[in-house]
Amino acid sequence: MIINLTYYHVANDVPEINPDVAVVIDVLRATTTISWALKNGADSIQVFADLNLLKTSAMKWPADKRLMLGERGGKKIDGFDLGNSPLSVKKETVLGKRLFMSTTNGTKSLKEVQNAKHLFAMGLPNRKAVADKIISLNTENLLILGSGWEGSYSLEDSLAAGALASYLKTNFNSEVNIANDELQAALALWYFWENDILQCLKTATHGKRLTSLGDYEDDFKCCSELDCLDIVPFQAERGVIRAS
Ligand code: 3SL
Repeated sequence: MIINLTYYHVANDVPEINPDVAVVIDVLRATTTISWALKNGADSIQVFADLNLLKTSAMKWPADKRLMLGERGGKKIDGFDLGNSPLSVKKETVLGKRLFMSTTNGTKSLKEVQNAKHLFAMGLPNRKAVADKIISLNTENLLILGSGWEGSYSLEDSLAAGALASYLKTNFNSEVNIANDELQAALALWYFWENDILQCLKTATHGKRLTSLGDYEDDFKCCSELDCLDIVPFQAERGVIRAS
């Protein structure tokens, strides 16, 4: 069986299809934060593009079981409990809670492909875990969606798309077809940077944006760590991500 891998840089590029399997990537930092929050025992993460809808939905949830989390332009949203750092979703903070989350790009990408039969969120720390899950599904088509930055290309998401494709090429026991040039380029990017992921993240435009906002050294380290998490964040119901 052949698996066809297709990569779109940003949500706007995705055609109106309901793929069997979709993987959303936002290395800096939404899908890394989602993965760590679930690792640290968050009950679930509900993603929103619209902030008013997020607040209304959160208010319907028990106060001691909810957190509002998100950023705009890299900065924590006023009145929210947490920003979008994977370091902020510590066990003592998130255990047993539902996180109501909205970010500039990552949560919008998750909404864009929410009709997929299987939808996963992936960062570099859980690349292997998500890839192994995809392999177990024996799918014929995989749509990989980078979150980019406000509609434009992002180096770090493409790097992770290449990392995923590389793992699948090596470990899928049948043919892997790299279906578009975007993913060929992402693979080349991965082979170029795979031994210096941290530097790639800092070189990226969004890495520079974060650096200009403050000290994000620990965020960079956390987001660049490869294959250290066994968590597979999947869409359990529309807009709600849980761990498997
Ligand atoms: O764009 C997003 O979804 C965020 O991950 C961006 S930030 O790294 O939190 O600034």
